[in-house]
Amino acid sequence: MPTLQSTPYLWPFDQDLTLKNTALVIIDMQTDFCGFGGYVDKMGYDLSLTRKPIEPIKALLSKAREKGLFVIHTREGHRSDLTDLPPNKRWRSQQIGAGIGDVGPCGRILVRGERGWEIIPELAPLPNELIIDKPGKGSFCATDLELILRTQGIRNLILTGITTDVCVHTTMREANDRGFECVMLEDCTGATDQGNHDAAVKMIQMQGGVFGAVSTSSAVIHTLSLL
Ligand code: C5J
Repeated sequence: MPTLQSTPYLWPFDQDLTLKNTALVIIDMQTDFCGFGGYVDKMGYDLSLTRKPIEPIKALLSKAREKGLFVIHTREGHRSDLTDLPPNKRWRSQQIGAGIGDVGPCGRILVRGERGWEIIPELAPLPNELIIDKPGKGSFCATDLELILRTQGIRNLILTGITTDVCVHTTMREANDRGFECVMLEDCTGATDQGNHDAAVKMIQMQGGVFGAVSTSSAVIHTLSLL
């Protein structure tokens, strides 16, 4: 069976890789995290870092769609009445001048239905693709993601999106603890700080692959073409 070139081990660990038991997960590719006038922009971070993965994800998504792979998009965001926004999360965002729920150039920051909360047009989900709306960093917290994965027989997760050190890492850790076999793609992820991205990539590879493995979009595209 084909496997994926990755470090620190050939992924998945047991070579059980099929189109049916694997999903591509694209995390939070929303205007708020990589678009002009969004949350990350308002906080003053370098947008080029979170925009870097757009093209590699686009190429991978196109291959995944061609092969009929299960595709999952996530969106971080809160209800318009902010009843699911913990006060400490709101307070911290206000300290950096980008209060979640406040009005910004793309509408209310990280609020469901607002322009900034939408997935960027380059990576817009197709009608048949799953969208997980999450109030937190991890994709498993307060969502039905685990139920859907188990129901669909999916055990391998290919993780992409932003930000590497926050929502992608949290999702990878949550998935790993639930027994899912994860690989994160270093060119399909990005952080608000390059050092944090590099550290997040390095961390995964410690202890024999403490949360899974690390690979690239070109390696996945090659493997998908063999499936
Ligand atoms: C953050 C995310 N950084 N998608 N969210 O707040 O990583």
